[in-house]
Amino acid sequence: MLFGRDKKNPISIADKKVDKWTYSTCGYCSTGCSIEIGTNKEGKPVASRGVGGADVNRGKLCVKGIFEHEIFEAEGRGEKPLIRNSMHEGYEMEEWDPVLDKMAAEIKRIQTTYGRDSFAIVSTGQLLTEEFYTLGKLTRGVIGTNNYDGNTTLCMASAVSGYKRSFGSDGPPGCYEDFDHTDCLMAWGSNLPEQHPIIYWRMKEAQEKRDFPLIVVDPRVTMLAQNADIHLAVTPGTDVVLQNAMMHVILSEGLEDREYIEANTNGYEQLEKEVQKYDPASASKICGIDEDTIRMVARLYAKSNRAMSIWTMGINQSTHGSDGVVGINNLNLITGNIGKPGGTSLSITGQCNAMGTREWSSCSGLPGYRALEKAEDREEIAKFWGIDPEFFPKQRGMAQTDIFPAIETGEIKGLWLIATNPMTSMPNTARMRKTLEKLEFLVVQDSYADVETTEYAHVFLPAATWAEKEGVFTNTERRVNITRQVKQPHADCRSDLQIFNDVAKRFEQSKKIKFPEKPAQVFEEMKTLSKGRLCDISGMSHDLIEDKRGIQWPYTEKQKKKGERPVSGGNRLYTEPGTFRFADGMAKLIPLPFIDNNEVPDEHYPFWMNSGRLVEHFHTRTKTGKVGNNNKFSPVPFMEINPDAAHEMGIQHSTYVRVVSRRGDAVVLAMLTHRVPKNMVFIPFHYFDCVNRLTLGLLDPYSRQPAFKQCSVRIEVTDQEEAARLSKESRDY
Ligand SMILES: Nc1nc2c(c(=O)[nH]1)N[C@H]1C(S)=C(S)[C@@H](COP(=O)(O)OP(=O)(O)OC[C@H]3O[C@@H](n4cnc5c(=O)[nH]c(N)nc54)[C@H](O)[C@@H]3O)O[C@H]1N2
Ligand SMILES: Nc1nc2c(c(=O)[nH]1)N[C@H]1C(S)=C(S)[C@@H](COP(=O)(O)OP(=O)(O)OC[C@H]3O[C@@H](n4cnc5c(=O)[nH]c(N)nc54)[C@H](O)[C@@H]3O)O[C@H]1N2
Ligand code: SF4
Ligand SMILES: [Mo]
Repeated sequence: MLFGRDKKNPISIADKKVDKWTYSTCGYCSTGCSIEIGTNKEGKPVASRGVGGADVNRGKLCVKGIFEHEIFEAEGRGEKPLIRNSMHEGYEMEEWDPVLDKMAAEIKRIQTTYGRDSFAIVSTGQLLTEEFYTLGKLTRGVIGTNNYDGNTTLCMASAVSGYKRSFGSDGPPGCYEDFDHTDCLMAWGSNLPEQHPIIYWRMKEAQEKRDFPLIVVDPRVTMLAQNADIHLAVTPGTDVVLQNAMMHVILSEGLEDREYIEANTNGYEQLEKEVQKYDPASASKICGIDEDTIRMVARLYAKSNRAMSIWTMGINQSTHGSDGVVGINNLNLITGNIGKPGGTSLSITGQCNAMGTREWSSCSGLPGYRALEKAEDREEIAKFWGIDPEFFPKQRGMAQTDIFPAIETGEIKGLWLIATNPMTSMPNTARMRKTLEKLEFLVVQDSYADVETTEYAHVFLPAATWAEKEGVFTNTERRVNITRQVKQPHADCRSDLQIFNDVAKRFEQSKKIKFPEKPAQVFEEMKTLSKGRLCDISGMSHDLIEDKRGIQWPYTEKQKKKGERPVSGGNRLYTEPGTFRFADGMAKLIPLPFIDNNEVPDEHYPFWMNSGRLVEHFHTRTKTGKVGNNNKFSPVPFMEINPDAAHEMGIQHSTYVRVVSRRGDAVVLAMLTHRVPKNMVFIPFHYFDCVNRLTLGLLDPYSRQPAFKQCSVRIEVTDQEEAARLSKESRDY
C-alpha cells in the first residue's frame, strides 16, 4: 500500500507542444518584462515565458504575464466592425470601408457644424509607440482637433506635471538599477508587490544584498507596507504636509546638501520660507504621523549617502497630485539626490506604454516632448510633416477629464475612444452614463467588443491587440522594448496603426502628409524627430532593441557611431550639474502651501473610501476577467473593512453590504481585514458598476488628474438574497 506523498502522482509539467517562441514585451504593466510567446504547429499561442537575458525581469514573469497568451482568443473579442444609427438600436455587422466612410463623414459633419474642436479624441497608454505617433499625426496634422488626450490623465498626469514644474521636462530620471545603490528607499502610495511584481523582486533582491531601509507611506497596510522597515499610515491626501514637515526638519537641522542646491537649483529662499510653517508638531495633526517619526524619517533620508523615492497612484491620484510629485522632487533636490546612482525621484509608471504616449502621441503637445506653446516646435513638426504651422493650435486643448464635462455642456458633440473604457474607469458612473448618452456620435475602438463603453457607441471598431501587432513600448525606466508579431489579428480585427492610416486617407489634408504602413518605417520617422531631444532614440532600431532586450533612452546616433553599446540598465538623466531642462539649466524648488479640499468623512458618511488594484487583475478586466487563473482569485466585487468597524455594525465576513456616497451606491462583499484602519474602506476598481459609482474624482489643478482615492462613504447592512442577485447580474459577462 502507498501512503502520504508516495500516493500522489509525480509532478509533471504539461507539454504545451510549443513549436516556436516569439519575442515580445508584456502588454500589462509598465515594468516592461521581456516575454516570449509560444505558438504550436497550427500557430496558436499556447504558452508564455520570461526571457532570461533581459535586464528588466531576468527570466521572471508575474501572474498576469504568465497567462498572457490566453488573451488573444478570449471571450468577447471584437470580430467585425459594428454600426448603428442611434444608441437605442441594435448593432449591425459591417465591412470596414463603409464603417470608416461613415466615421469620417460624421467627424467632418460635426467639425463643419460646430467647429473643429467639437470632435474629441481620447486614447490610452496601451498602444504601441508607432501607433501613438501616427494617431498624433492624424489628430494634430489632419483632423485638427485640439481636444485630444489620453486615459493617462487618470494615471500619470500628475507625475508629468510635477516633473515639468521641477525639472523643466517630463522624463523619469532614475532606473531600476538605482535599487542596487541606494541607502534609503521611500515608497509613496505605491504597492509594488501587487502592481509591479517584477520591480518589487528587483528591489527586494537589492535590499537583501545591502539591507537599506524601506519606508512606505500608504494609509493601508499594503503588501509592500508589510515588508517595510517603517510604515507611515498617512491621512489620505496629506502627503504634501508630510513632505513639508520633513523638509522643515532637514533645513532647520542643517542636513541639506548646500553644494548641490547652489549648483543646481533656483527658489531655495521661497521654499525655506514655506516649510518653516510646517513644524512636525503642527504637521502631525494634519498628516497623522507623529512628530518624532517625522523627525526620524527626515533625518534618515537626509543623512543617507544616497536616498531615493518611488511613487505611484497614492500620490498622483489626489487633488495634490502634482504638488506631491514636486514635493518628492524638492526633497531629493535639497538632499542632492537626483541623477546619481541610488539617489533619484522615480515615478513608477502605470500602463505598459504610458511612457510611449507621453513621449510621442502629441496628446499634450507635439512629438518628442515638444510643446504646442513654442513657435519653433510647431514650425519644426509642421515642416517635417509637410503642413502649414498655422494648422496647429498655439496652446494645449482640454485634458481627458475636461473633455467629458464639455460633452455635458454641449461644447463637444463627437468622441473617438481608443483603448480605454471610461464607463468603468472614470469617477461617478451615473454622470458618465448621461455624458456618453449626449453624444451625437461615439466611436469605440477596442480589442474587445464587450467593454461596457461599447453600449453607448454608434460605431465599434475591432482592433488587433498587443502581439497581434509589432512595435515598441517604453517602460518606467525609459527602456524601449519591442513587441514582435506573434499571430495574425483575431477575426477581422485591424491593427490600430492600420485603422489610423485608413481614417487618414478619408481626409483631404492627409494628401500632404506621409502615413507609412510599416511600424519600422514609422519608427524611423520618430528617430529623426528625436535627434537632440531629451528622449533621443536615434541610435536604436527594432532589431537592436530586440537584440539588447530593450534599450533605455537616450541612445543617440552619435553614441552608436562612436561604437558605444547601449548600456544594459543604469542609464540616468541629469547626471551633470546644471543640466535640467529650464533655459538656465537649473531645477526649481517650489513652495507647496497645503489647502485641504477633499471630501472628508463626517457623521453622515463616516468612512474614507480608498480604491486601487489587485495583483491578479488589470484595470477594467477586459483581459484578466476572462483568464481563469487570474479571475478565479477575485471574481466578485469586494471591500476591505477593518474588523472592529465591521463588528460595531454587525457586519460578518463575506456578507454583502451596500456602500453609499453622495454620488451613488454599490453592493460588495465585506472582507474583514486589518489592512485598512477603522475609518477606511478599500475597494478594487476592476469591477463595472462598483467603486466608480461612489467616487467624486475632484481634479488636481495642475494635472487635471482625479482624486480616485479620497472621498467619503457610509455602509449599510443589506438583504443578502437581493444583494447576491444584484451582484450576480452585474458580474455576468
Ligand atoms: N495587477 C495590476 N498591476 C497594475 C495595474 C493593474 O490594474 N493591476 N495597473 C497598472 C497601472 S495603470 C497603474 S497606474 C499602477 C498603479 O499602481 P499603484 O499605485 O501601486 O496601485 P493602487 O492600488 O492604485 O494604489 C497604490 C496605493 O495608494 C494608496 N493610497 C491611497 N491614498 C493615498 C494617499 O493619500 N497617500 C498615499 N501615500 N497613498 C495612498 C492606496 O492605499 C494603495 O495601496 O499599477 C499598474 N500595475
Ligand atoms: N476608482 C478608481 N478608478 C480608476 C483608478 C483607480 O485607482 N481607482 N485608476 C485609474 C488609472 S491609473 C487608469 S490607468 C485607468 C485605466 O482605465 P481604462 O483605460 O479605461 O482601463 P482598461 O481596462 O485598461 O481599458 C483599456 C482598454 O483598451 C483595450 N485594449 C487593449 N489592448 C488594445 C489594443 O491594442 N488596441 C485597442 N484599440 N484596444 C486595446 C482593452 O480591451 C480595454 O478595454 O483607470 C483609472 N480609474
Ligand atoms: S510585472 Fe508587469 S510587465 Fe512584468 S509580467 Fe507582470 S504585468 Fe507583465
Ligand atoms: Mo494607471
